[in-house]
Amino acid sequence: MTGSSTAAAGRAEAAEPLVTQTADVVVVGAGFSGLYALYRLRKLGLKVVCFEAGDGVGGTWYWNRYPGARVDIESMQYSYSFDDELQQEWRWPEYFSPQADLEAYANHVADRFGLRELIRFGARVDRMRFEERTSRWHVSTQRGDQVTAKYVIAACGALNATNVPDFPGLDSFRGQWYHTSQWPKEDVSFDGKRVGLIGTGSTGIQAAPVVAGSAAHLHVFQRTPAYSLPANNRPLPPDYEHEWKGHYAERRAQMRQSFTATYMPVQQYGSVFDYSPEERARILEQAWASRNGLLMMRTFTDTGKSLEANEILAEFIRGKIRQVVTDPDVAELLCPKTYPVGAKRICMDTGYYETFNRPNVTLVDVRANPVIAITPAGLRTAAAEYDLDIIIFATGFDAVTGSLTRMNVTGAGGIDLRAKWARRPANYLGFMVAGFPNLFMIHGPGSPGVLAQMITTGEWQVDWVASVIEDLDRDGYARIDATPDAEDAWSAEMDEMAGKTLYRFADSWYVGANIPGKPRSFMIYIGGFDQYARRCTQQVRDGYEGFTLARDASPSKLP
Ligand code: NA7
Repeated sequence: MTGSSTAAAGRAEAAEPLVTQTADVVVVGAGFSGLYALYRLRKLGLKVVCFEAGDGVGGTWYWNRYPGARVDIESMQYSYSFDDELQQEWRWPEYFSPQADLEAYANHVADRFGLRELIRFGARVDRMRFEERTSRWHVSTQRGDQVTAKYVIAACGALNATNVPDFPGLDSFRGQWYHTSQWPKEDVSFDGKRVGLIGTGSTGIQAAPVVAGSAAHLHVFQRTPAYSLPANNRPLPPDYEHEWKGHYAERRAQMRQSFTATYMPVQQYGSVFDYSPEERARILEQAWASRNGLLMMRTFTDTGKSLEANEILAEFIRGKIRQVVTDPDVAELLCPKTYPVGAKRICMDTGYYETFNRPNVTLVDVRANPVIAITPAGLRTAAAEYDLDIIIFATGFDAVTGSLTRMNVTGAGGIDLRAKWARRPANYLGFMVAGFPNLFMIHGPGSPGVLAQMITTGEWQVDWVASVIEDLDRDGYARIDATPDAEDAWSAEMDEMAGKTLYRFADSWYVGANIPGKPRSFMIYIGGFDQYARRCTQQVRDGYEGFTLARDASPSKLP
């Protein structure tokens, strides 16, 4: 989303809309999971149509082209595993790929496997309606496509629905404004400009050092400081790449059997309280140098579980911030003190804290003095006015559910997904919502989603859905639906697990706290990808326990 003077990234190619066509499956989204779904379902001989709002593939890595955008999981892992030739031949230039390399990879995959022809670009789905009489989904797009299909796979992204806070006066702003997740393809120049950056999550932390490099002045408006580790990104050494490629088969298998779907040999040291302060410091220094927030959290067995243990780790990170930032007041403002480390996503940065030592950068505390309005000349907080030429909103997403609820989805009996999810995003196994038959979510609420490595888990989820579709079609079923009881049990299990973790001590987007009015619940399955995968596989083996399967198109039980 950008100011009116600037072109948005996702302008549509002029392609004829598909009108009243039929397909076996509609896939929503041509990100990494959507692309793999096309590959997998076409192999089953199904007729597949994909609608993609952007004019290119890559999903998150298509939209998030803001300065400094980079993945925070190393690329040898954050990549497809479904084709060995692909993973052997593709070369990642850096440990942590920048957006452009990830987008190039998505394009390569789309071309290599001939997937582009299945995708309708510039086609934002704005209505999905389940028709009970025929057991078919009617899917339509803003540009006029209308396709009827037996199944829908919603691969529309957990971090896709842009959140621009509802500040009064944005329309009156005379400069340019951008949301980082809808960054224009054209270069944005900050030369000589007074730039305001709102938001200091993963995105703001990546953008700030790059913007500060050329802006006349950068004001960073911070509401909550993040815990951030140095990425230490660097070119990928050939021997490292070679070593990985020689072990891909077993490492990918290990990833699929791990908690976060990552390959992460970690030396665990037991309780942090078993060590003297000097020993702890030495061990934490090693973890700090490892460039891995997950590893940092797991070095000791209790820093992710007990507040007292966590505080030792948090204070270690605050010490790092104080070492780097020369102005002690600015350093204190940058130190997170109101929530445990790991309870919000740990960020990875390249020179973020150093940025605040630059003479052209000012940190503004908008917790103490919130943003009140955008003005024609800039921005007003409760304490001061700031004249700005460019405002960057790094203010995140209506995460996990927003991409689904914004599509106007109605299920059996005409129930609206937004109404169904008014209290919480109820679902079963993270795949299905009771009353919305034959609609499968990828990385939806109730799945490990953003707490695991999303390319690998996306592949796994797509494989699960594909095998369900195979079963249903082979055995002549018209529909599958989750039962309300199974959904309730899954919600209870999710709550029980989340209630034991430190996540409950933070107002994060994991619980919907960043969106005013969004019901608060921990939306992500926290039991680990390995356990999740076993559970989903077992439910199918147990004869689709928790689901109803129907051979005719009769109405399913309403939730
Ligand atoms: P995040 O992590 O949701 O960060 C958004 C930031 O914007 C965060 O610092 C927010 O402060 C801030 N924010 C949001 N609304 C406001 C208002 N109204 N006023 C001031 N500041 C505000 O989004 P990102 O894009 O950085 O990262 C999303 C994920 O992408 C990330 O976790 C990785 O998985 C990749 P808050 O913390 O809510 O006080």
